[in-house]
Amino acid sequence: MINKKFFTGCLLASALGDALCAPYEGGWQERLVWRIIGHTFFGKKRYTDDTQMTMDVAQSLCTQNGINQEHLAKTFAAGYKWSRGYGAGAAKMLKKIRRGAAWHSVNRAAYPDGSYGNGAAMRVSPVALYFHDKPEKRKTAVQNVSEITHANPLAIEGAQLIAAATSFALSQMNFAQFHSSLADHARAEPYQKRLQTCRIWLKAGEQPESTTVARELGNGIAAVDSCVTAIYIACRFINQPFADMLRFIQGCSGDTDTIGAMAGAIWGARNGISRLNKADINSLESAEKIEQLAEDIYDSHCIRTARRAKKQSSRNGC
Ligand code: R7I
Ligand code: MG
Ligand code: MG
Repeated sequence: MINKKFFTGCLLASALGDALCAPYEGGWQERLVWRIIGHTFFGKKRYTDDTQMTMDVAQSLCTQNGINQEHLAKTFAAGYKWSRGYGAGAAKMLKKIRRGAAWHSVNRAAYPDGSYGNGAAMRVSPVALYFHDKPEKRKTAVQNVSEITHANPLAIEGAQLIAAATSFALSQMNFAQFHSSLADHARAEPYQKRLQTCRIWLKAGEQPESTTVARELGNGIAAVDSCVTAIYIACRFINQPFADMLRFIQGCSGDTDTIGAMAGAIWGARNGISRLNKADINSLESAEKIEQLAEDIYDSHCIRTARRAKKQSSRNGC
């Protein structure tokens, strides 16, 4: 049985990656805005939409014992606040759902093929934890969580890659197996190509600068421009301090909060809460709530495992 500390490590490291890299996101205007609204009234560091939607997924998953798309869509809509910095298309959709629209009638309203943004990939870590030992169920759940706002196949594939990488990290999978299993999840050419670059760099022990990583793997808001970047950075820093990884992400510029959230989830699932800095956790808005959600996912995993074992033993006549 995997220790609870890896579940809490995953969600907290993701939230910290988001909150601590958010001040470096975008251009000077975004950074200026975040300087003004990036703290709570009590001086805690605020997280952005990445963590809000991750918490929404965790909460809905635990209360519904799985993915209930109607419930999750309403949870996303209820959690929406402009000051969390949602993507423009996602914000429009969530406001419509809040006014009573069905999610499937609005998820292609802004873009005919659905959004290709990284807004699905940034929120799948609870699914990766909940279904870490059930890959087929994980894939279906990721598809269902994603398509509520991101129907575009590229957005969904990015979410599948991040969820798979987070599950593999939690299972303490070795490097070679991790990368060959991830490659099985990449269908679209940009993902295949970038994963190949990532594998070559890691295998050769190359240490490209953050600007090179941003140029070769991407640092943008599209899922194809940020998911492999996060996977590469998490792998490169997996045995190094969390703070070093965040510094590197901050140096990549662009969509730093989301790369931080996704890389944080993978790093935290592998290293656990004990390798995170307590002062960082204490400085984060709603850290206790985030930890509690991770514990809830862990508890429901334990309950399901115990139920399965009981069924199995009664089948065996024990
Ligand atoms: O993907 P999404 O939820 O945004 C997440 C990002 C993360 O960086 C968060 O931290 C937050 O800052 O936003 O939001 P969407 O609005 O679905 O997609 C993001 C952006 O990608 C959109 O605002 C568009 O600029 C672009 N985009 C598209 N442009 C043209 N055609 C997404 N899909 C399309 C498209 O089909
Ligand atoms: Mg964000
Ligand atoms: Mg972002």
